Amino acid sequence: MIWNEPIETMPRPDLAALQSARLATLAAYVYERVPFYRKKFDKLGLTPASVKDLHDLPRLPFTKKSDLRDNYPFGLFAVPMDQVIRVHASSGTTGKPTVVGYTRQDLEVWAEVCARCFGLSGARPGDMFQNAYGYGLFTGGLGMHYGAERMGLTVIPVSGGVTARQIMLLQDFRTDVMACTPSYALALADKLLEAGVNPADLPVRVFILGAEPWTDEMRVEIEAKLHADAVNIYGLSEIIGPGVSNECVEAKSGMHIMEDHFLAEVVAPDTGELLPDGQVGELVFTTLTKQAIPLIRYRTGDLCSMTHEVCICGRTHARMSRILGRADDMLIIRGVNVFPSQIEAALMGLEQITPHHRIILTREGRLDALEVAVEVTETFFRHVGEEMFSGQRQQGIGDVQALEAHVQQRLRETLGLNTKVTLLAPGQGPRSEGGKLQRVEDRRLV
Ligand code: DLL
Repeated sequence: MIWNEPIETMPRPDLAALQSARLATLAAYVYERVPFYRKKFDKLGLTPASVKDLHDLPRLPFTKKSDLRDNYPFGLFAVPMDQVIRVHASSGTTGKPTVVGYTRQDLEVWAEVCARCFGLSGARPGDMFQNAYGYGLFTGGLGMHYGAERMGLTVIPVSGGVTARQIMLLQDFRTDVMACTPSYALALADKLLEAGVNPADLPVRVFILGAEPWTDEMRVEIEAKLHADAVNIYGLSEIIGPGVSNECVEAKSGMHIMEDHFLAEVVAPDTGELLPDGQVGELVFTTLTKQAIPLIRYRTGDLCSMTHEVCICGRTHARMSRILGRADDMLIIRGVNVFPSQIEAALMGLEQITPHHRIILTREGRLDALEVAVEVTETFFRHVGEEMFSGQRQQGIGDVQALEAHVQQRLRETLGLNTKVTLLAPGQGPRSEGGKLQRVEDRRLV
């Protein structure tokens, strides 16, 4: 179902006119209320009145994550705190988190865009919705929660983790729609099998997966294992949380961006120059309607491409590709640019191994070394015998070496790099415990 048909199928010229008007209002709003932006505008010789329509966008300054950090916690807020009725924060792996705030109207917009995401994913009013995104400072749980209520789903606010409980609810509450991270969906699939539950017997139709990168290969695996559709949802706290974009279940080919609220650009990460449709670059957003913390040309660090091609679902809003990597977590190994998603794609589809893997970077002498530790399947494990993995390599050694060599070759073909491959026994690979999974261990600097 298309949740907001007039907006989501709006002819492009009308949408551009709406965006232009909102952009002009935004420029005046931030100039007036946020000293950080006033200074930036003044420095560039920009007056709010000179920002009239979308053509003026490239003249506006970029905002970076460090700008939010430098103004921690509330320095970029455009309204007094008594109008901010909620805050969230994204967990920085290092240092302080990035803090964002919402006015009552911001929360309305957020529920609206998340309701659209449910529509895009094929959810319908009356569906039972199991929300396994974390509730708390993380935006996933509460963002999806209010979107689901807006559409009229029955929300099960279970939050992330505690897989046995998730399985019980899936069975007993007859969940139709579930949301979680893609790595958790895989972990759940394994646990369902272990528990002797056949996913084909569960009524769940669709999994709405996001908050971390995944691949098409992973979708194939998740859909096969869970007997349901898996659609991609994207968002970031700085822009609103989940609900910035979502795939339509009809095409599953790129995520429709809620362009009436979030103006998207793809730029070259080094020069900041605008890139045409189809070219991969850094995704940049301008919030067109946010009150509490409006952001102009925010550099997400996420790499993707965009298309304005007409979609079979009838929506006119542009689509962004999967996130193909991060401008800043691209690994540079012996001078070669490597994205963790490439490693994942190379590992998928190999019969004797599972998707559970860890990427370890070390330094051997002066050279970077890349190790991929990946878990084998139960079948392979039983075939070669447990001793293989307890250091007493006796039987099955030929098979283990052959598999290691095969994985190595696959990685060499994809990455153009020699990799050390370590096989792990079932259960030894990293698994999501409900939230985002950290796969990469960079030990080069320690
Ligand atoms: O992860 C919001 C969210 C919650 C999105 C639930 C989807 C579902 P942050 O914690 O601020 O917000 O992290 C934002 O996560 O810049 C991307 O790098 C990454 N990310 C989010 N969704 C996807 C996705 C939430 N579908 C950061 N694919 C973003 C790849 C994603 N990466």
